[in-house]
Amino acid sequence: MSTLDGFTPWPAEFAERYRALGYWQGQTMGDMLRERAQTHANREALICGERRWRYAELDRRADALAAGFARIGLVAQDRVVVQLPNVAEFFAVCFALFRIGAIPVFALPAHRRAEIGHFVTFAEAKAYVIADQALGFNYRALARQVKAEVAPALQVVVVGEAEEFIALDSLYDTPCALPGPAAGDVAFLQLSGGSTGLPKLIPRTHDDYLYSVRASADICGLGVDDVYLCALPVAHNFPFSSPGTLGVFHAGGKVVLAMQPGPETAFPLIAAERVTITALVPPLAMIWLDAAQRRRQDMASLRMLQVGGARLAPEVAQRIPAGLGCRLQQVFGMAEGLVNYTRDDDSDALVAGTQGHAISPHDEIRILDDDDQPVPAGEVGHLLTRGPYTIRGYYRAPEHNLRAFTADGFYRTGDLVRQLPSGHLVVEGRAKDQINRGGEKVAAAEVEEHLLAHPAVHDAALVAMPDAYLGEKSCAFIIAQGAPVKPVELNRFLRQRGIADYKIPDRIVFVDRFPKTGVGKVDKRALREHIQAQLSLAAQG
Ligand code: OOB
Repeated sequence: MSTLDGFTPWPAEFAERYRALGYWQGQTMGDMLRERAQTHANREALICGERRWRYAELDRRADALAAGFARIGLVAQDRVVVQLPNVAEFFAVCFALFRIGAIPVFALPAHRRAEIGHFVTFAEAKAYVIADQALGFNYRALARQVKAEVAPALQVVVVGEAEEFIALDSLYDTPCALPGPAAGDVAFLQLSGGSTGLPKLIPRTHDDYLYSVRASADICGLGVDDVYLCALPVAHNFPFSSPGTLGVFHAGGKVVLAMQPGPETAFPLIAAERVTITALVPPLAMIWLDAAQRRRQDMASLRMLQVGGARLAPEVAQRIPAGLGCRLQQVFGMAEGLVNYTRDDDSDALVAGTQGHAISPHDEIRILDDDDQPVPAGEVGHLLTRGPYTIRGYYRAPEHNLRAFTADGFYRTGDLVRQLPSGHLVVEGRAKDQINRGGEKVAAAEVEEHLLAHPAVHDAALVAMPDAYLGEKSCAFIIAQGAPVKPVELNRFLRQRGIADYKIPDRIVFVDRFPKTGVGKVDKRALREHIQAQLSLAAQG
């Protein structure tokens, strides 16, 4: 099989090294599940509402769906946009696609017409898998719009009531022998948080991803008795593989899916299913802490809470062990690859005050100044990384890749970090033009481009403003032109353009001009300081 066009492979000498080290084991995701279905056939793999699937059943469903997907014409390397909430079918669909070598593109449930239209056209997707409706949103209406506007030939597969589309339930065919992918092939495309106009797609191979999954499961000490509550959106890299649901499958444990991450849904599931480990973003960890004080629920089974995706304040970190009766693990990762964990034997100070250290001794870390020179030990600089599960390039993005990677293949994370002598990293800030809204990443340029499409907007600059709960919210500075426009009208305009809700600016401020840097660029640091000062003045009343 030729490699996927638009995928940047690791140079041969690196690939050989990662194989020789035993990191890349030549196993596909589909093989991994097959193996577990043999050793743990009758153990429960997945719990979703009333449904409980054993390993053998998940495996059987994947085979049956693979046959159905083949029947509707999907073949190896076809891209399939998968946008599902936390439902069991997500895994049947993923493993079925993995088995035929088709490539899921993992969209988030929050994505709307603009994002889905982009993924479908950019990846030239043949199919789009959705739920009929979830969390109050009708995905079939979205699919209709996407088909009408950009992809008339798109096949739409629906979990639930399909209407004019293909019901997933109609695709469970008799399993048949199908050619599978190689472990070095791209398994799926994840989304980047992004800092440019449109989200980039991240190609991950079976080999590289499974290495990160196995090593993560190991670091977290996962075993057959572990029960993982998946409360974050299931397709995100953190709950998928760090060690997440895949790590639990690797270990032969049990995954419990929660439709909503709030305490009212999650706490009863923890008690009923004896959940041992779960993962949250910082704002949710804060809500759980507050709720645990108010409501007595049996959380005794919970041994570890992982928190990552955005900065966790050390004060909150310190409250977690007593507040929730479990150990905290900080996780600093990225869909592009590198994941850092605090470890079981780290001191309380390291767990509360750092974002851990890399999974692999072969994760190469560089901390550089603005001129790409190493900073003195312990000082803050740009984090760059290269390693056995960090991509060498975004999918179909040769020009962007020249900026996002060094000539020798290091990924420029856009994060500002310092490293302790122990190797632990502390995230100190961000150089990329992005807002981290409680773990949800908003690329400033993407929202600015939408704003600029409004006739009353002459120029737009989106920056982060501090928020006690989300950590950061977004503030759009606007230079208006022509007829005056109200903030609500701009937000309505953005919604009409079909962007995810979390990208809508939390605040809009009109100005006459933007402060400029020495070289004449918009000075976003000055804008951030401006809004921060306004907010603290307002807080003082
Ligand atoms: C995770 O992945 P992404 O791709 O949504 O976002 C990656 C970015 C990082 O570059 C960093 O800017 C930020 O999210 N981030 C953190 C953080 N974890 C991620 N910033 C501060 N502290 C942390 N603990 O967010 C992700 C992927 C796998 C595991 C965990 C998180």
